Amino acid sequence: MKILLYNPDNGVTRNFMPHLWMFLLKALTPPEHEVLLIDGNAKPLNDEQLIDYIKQENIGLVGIGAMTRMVAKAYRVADVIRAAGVPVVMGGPHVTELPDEALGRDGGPRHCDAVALGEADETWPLIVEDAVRGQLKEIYKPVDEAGKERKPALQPYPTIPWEDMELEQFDMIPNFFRPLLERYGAGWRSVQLIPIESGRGCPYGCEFCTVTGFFGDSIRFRSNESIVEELLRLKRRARKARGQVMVFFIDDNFAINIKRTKSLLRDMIAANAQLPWLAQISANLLRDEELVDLMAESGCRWVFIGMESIDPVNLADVNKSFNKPVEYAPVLNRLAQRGIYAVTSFIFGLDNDTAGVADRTLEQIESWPAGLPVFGQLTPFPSTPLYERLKKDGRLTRPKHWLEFAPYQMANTPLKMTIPQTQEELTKAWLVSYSPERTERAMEMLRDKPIHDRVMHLTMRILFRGIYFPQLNKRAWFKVIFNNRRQIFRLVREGFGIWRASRRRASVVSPVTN
Ligand code: B12
Ligand code: SF4
Repeated sequence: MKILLYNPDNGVTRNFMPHLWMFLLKALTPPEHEVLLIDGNAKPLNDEQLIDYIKQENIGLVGIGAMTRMVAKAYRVADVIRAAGVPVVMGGPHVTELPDEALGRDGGPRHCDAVALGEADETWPLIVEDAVRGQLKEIYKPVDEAGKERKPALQPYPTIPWEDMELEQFDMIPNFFRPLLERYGAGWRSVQLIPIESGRGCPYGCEFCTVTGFFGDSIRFRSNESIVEELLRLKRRARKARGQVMVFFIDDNFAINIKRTKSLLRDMIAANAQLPWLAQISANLLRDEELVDLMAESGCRWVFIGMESIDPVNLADVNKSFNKPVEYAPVLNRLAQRGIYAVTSFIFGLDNDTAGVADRTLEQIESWPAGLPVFGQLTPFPSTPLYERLKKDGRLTRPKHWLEFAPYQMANTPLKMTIPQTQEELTKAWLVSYSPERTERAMEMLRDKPIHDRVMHLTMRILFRGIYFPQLNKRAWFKVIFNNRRQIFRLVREGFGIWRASRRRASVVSPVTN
């Protein structure tokens, strides 16, 4: 049977990284079946094109995965595929939380033939077998013989053959730059960000988060050997393609067990498996100097830190008191001293937020080393304690916000602000943080750093701006580049100078060596 795994586009940003679930399920599919992958963010297809593709390829089963924010799109696509006579199975966090909605058992329309609840590593091969026999069940639950929930141990972990995969659609270098880099950019023919998980689960249980409910509060880790082996294969791939591979450890809290993380980083260093990497780590775990040293030595470049708020009352409200705002600056300085930068994430609309939250947060950010702040509104995801609390308090304004998805629109009333006020604060925070003036200031702070650090920082600033202010057409891109022209020009001039100097050195050296 031919199987298509499909990830709907998120409607806001283009894709910059493959979705791990597709590659993982492909690796777990019994070898007699062929699995094709389409990520709508990288390869947008309209309904007609998708159905043509499914018919041409004679696809017998389509698997669709989606987060809550993409689920309306996922349902629509699933409806079209089912209308064409091909069965659809859905999985991922949203349908796990609301299987009745996907199966039309809540009074709404039915969107799929089957739902895979939770982690599907062990149920996926059974789903495929049942689909081959034309006997799909409605619900697949990962349970043991006694009917008790069973989470995959992650040891052994399937081999994802990244080295043989066609990943061109995830190249982060824009098309118009590629010919130039093929000619002059030794080692920069392509840039790919690859997701790797080293463990699953998080014990912290923050009120707004689905992870503890979905993956559980005890953590399961892959073995160090299997991670190091995956990194070494990726490193070989990068060398062969004369490109760059970066790794995103997508664990929700990569250093949740500091001892284990240190042992993994030591093994990576010992095996010379370092690649530039980024990960999500909470600020409280970054107090450990030795951990941060090992992170730097093993190739860490960026850390995503869920700071959420600079107000301890807000943090206590969402069960995140382990975040200590007084520690933010020392943690960021500790990272910056080692050439590691932070993506700092904030939520506006928390219960103790009042008008002016953007200014207060921006003032703090300004006193920190250069980094990339991101801002979002509080969002009640189904099945989270937050959702239940707001529902109980009658504060959900759009209880099924995912069915009428609107990017950056709130679905509940904040306590001490109005919805429009919260949204104004968000817009202000993004506008100021990614203004040409703030970018200039960040680049000034980085002036003593090597040029590749600064190029990376500027590129990320320009890309990150697009999370909130989509820059999908040429006009929008032109505007962003024009507004940041001074910084871009400075770096290009410096880079050109370095390139010319290296050419001069080469021509002086070559007669001697000849
Ligand atoms: C990586 C990641 C991202 C990446 C996504 C890009 C990418 N290409 O991966 C980035 C950083 C961009 C991102 C952004 C966001 N993310 Co995110 N992200 C994650 C993260 C950390 C890892 C995802 C992952 O690969 N997990 C590992 C794989 C193996 O697990 P999985 O995807 O769940 O797949 C398993 C099962 O679900 C199932 N499965 C999944 N799909 C399918 C499909 C079929 C057919 C079947 C059978 C089974 C199946 O099988 C898999 C194996 O067991 C998760 C948290 C987490 N630990 O999962 C959050 C998570 C998915 N993100 C979340 C959120 C909220 C967001 C944002 C909205 C945050 C924000 N406020 O901006 C944005 C939105 C992105 C967008 N533009 O649409 C939530 C989603 C909650 C929900 N109910 O939707 C999660 C769960 C985190 C959380 N704190 O709750 N995210
Ligand atoms: S620490 Fe992160 S992953 Fe864990 S519960 Fe909190 S927000 Fe979710």
